[in-house]
Formats: sequence, structure tokens, C-alpha cells
Amino acid sequence: MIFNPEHECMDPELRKKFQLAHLKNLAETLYERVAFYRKKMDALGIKPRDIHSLRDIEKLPFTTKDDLRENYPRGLLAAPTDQIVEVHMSSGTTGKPVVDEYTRNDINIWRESMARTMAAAGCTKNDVVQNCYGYGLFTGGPGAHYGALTIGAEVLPMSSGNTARQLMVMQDFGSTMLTCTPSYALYMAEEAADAGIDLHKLPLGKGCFGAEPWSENMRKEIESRYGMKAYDIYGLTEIIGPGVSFECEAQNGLHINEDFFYPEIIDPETGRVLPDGEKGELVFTTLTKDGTPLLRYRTRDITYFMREPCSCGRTTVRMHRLFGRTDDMLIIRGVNVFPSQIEQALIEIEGTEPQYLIVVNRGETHLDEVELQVEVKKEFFSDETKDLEVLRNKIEGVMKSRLQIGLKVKLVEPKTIERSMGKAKRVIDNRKI
Ligand code: DLL
Repeated sequence: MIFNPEHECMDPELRKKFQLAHLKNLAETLYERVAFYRKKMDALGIKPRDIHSLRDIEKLPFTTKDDLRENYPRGLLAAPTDQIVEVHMSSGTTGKPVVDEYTRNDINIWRESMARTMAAAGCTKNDVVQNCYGYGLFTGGPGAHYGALTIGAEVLPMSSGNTARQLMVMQDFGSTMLTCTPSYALYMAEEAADAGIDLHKLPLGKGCFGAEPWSENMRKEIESRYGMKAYDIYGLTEIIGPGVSFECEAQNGLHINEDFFYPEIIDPETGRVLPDGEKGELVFTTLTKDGTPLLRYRTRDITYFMREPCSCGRTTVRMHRLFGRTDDMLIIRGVNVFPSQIEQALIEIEGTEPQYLIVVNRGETHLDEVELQVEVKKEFFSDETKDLEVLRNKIEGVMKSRLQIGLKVKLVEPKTIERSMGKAKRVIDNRKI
């Protein structure tokens, strides 16, 4: 279902006019109200009145995660504090959190974006949405909550964790839609199997999954374990939370809510805007936000744009599902490796679970050594050490040919890799560089 056909299916030329009008306004507001942006624009010798076309956005400065951290907690606020009604933060692993402050208008943008997202996955007011994204400073729980309320569905605000209770509520309240990280969806499915619950007998028919990298095969796994359709949804705290882009029933890329979030793809090395279809770093400008609007925010996420018409009728630009990040890229003995590449290779190998951990050490010889811990499917974990040895060799061979580096594979028993209720941790990098 298309939640807002007027906007989602708008003539792209008309949409561009709105985008330009908002961009001009935004540049004015930020120049007047946020010292950080005024300084940046002055340093580049650009004034808001120099913006005449959408392409002129390339003259405006970028914003980075470090800029946000340096301006913690409120240095980028563009609205009076009495207009702020809600705050979210993402912690990251180092340094200060990044903060998003929402005015009532910003919350409305979020509600609309998430309603579009969930409606595209088939959510209607007849649905019972089991929302197991975390509630709190994390945007996942509240975002899906707002989306479901806006559609008029019933929400079960479960938050993540307490899996036994999740499974009980799922059965007793007849949840029809699931929202959580893909890794938690798989974890719950395993627990359900152990508890003898047949998920196929439940009315769960669809789910919106995101907040962490996942592959096409993980999608298949979730779909077959639950007997549901699984949709990819994308977003980040800095821009609004979930609701930035989402899959429709065609599942051929994620439609960007580009009337709110103006997207660009740049070369991460040079900062130059790349033509459609070329892979690079995704950048967003929040066209209509009031609390903490951002100019050309560098997400570090890697994707490319797809502008061919979509069979669903939406005219918004789509982004390919993420390929990884410019910064979770591991550099091992000089070779760039993305955890998603390892996952993709692994999932094609019979006998393994989509559960793995990459441990990187710097050995005595100062060479990087990678241990890939892989869970073996219960039925494959036989006592025949010979069979396991064959599987181990096979994985090592596949990795060597795909990644151009050798790594050591350690097969572990089912369920030994720590499960996460939120975002899964796939890499432990012990190198001190
Ligand atoms: O993860 C917002 C969110 C919540 C999105 C619920 C989807 C569902 P942050 O914690 O700020 O916000 O993390 C944002 O997570 O830059 C991506 O690297 C990654 N990410 C988010 N969605 C996806 C996805 C939320 N569908 C960062 N696929 C982003 C891959 C994703 N990575």
C-alpha cells in the first residue's frame, strides 16, 4: 500500500522544485542560527543566496560524524529549546554520542516517513505490530511505534530482549507484523524452534528489518523460518532514525523519502558527487527539519542510486541495499574486506548458520591474522571430525578465492556465538595500530 501517493508518486520535476525551495530555506536558517554552519559557509566563501539550483548543493559544506561529536550536546541546535519535544542519541563505540533533537514538526516528519515505510511492507490498521526494536535513546523502537500509530495499527511496544515473553505475546496476541533487527529475528526463531513453537502456524505475515547489515540470504532465512515476507528498512539517528528509506513490494532497492531527505552519492576520497549508478558514500541533507537539520551529512554507508521507474508506482529514487560502510571496512594485510562479503560467501556454503564472528589479531610476525568463527548447523555437527574438517577446508578455500586473503576458520557448535538483542557484533579487531 502507498501511504501518501500524492507525495510518493509525485512528478519528479515537481518534487525537484519543492526540494530546491526547501534547500534555499535551510541554507538561510542554518546560516542565521547555527554558528558552526555560518563559519563553514564563510570559509568556503558561499552565502545562502548563492543557491539557485539543486546542483548548487555541491557548493555547500559537508557535515561529518566528528562535527556532530565536537558540537555535543547542543551546538547544532537550530530551533529554540522550548520547541524541542524529544531527543534521541546513538552511542557508537567511541567518543560522544550523536544527538538528534526533534520539534513537533520533526516528529510529524518521522511519523509520516515511518508510516510510508511500514505501509510499503503491507501494514494496515488491521495489523498487530510486535515492535522489538529497543525503546529509549535508540530510534528503532520509537520510530516503528510512531509509524504503526500513524497507520492506526495496534502496537505491542515490546522493546528488545526477554525472548520467552516475546514468544508468549506473539502467540497470545496474534502478532501479524514484526519489527526488529534481522539478527534478533533469527535469534527469536531459534528460541521458538527450541520451545517447540511452530512459527508457521502463527499469523505473522511480514516484518520490517534494519539497523544493521544483513544479506539476501539472511532475508531468505527469516522468511522461511517465520513464513513471512521480510522488508529491508534503513535510517540513522542523525537524519531522523528509521524511515529514511524502505523497500516496497518489488524489493528492488529502497525508496528514499527524498522530499524530506535529499540524497547524494559522493566519492569518499574526493568528495565529488558521482553519477547515478556509481557506488559511493551516501550523503543526506534534511530539507524540512527544524531541530537539528543537517547539510550534506556523510553517512559512511556505501550504496548507489537506482532511478529507473519502479513497478510499485512510487517515483522516489531508490538506493541499493547497503554494501557496507566506509569505516567498518577491514583492511587485512592491505586488502579491503567488508564483513558483508564474508557473510555472503558463508551463507552460500551448505551446513553453516548465518552466525559468525571475525576476530582480527596482529600476530608475532606483525602480520594480520584473521580467525573466522562459524556456527555449524545442528544436523551437520556430527561426531565425524573428518566431515567437519572437510567443511572447514571448504570454507577456507571459498574465503581465499573470494577475499584474496587466507583466514583460519574455526567451526563452533550451534548457538555458541553470542546473540544480540539489538545490533549484532560481527567483528572483534584486537589490532593495536
Ligand atoms: O539504526 C536506525 C534504524 C532503526 C534503522 C531501526 C532501521 C531500523 P543508528 O543507530 O544511528 O540508527 O545506526 C545507523 O546503521 O548508518 C547504517 O550503517 C546501519 N543501518 C541502518 N539500517 C540498515 C540497513 C539506526 N537496513 C547505521 N542495512 C546506518 C544495513 C543499516 N545497515
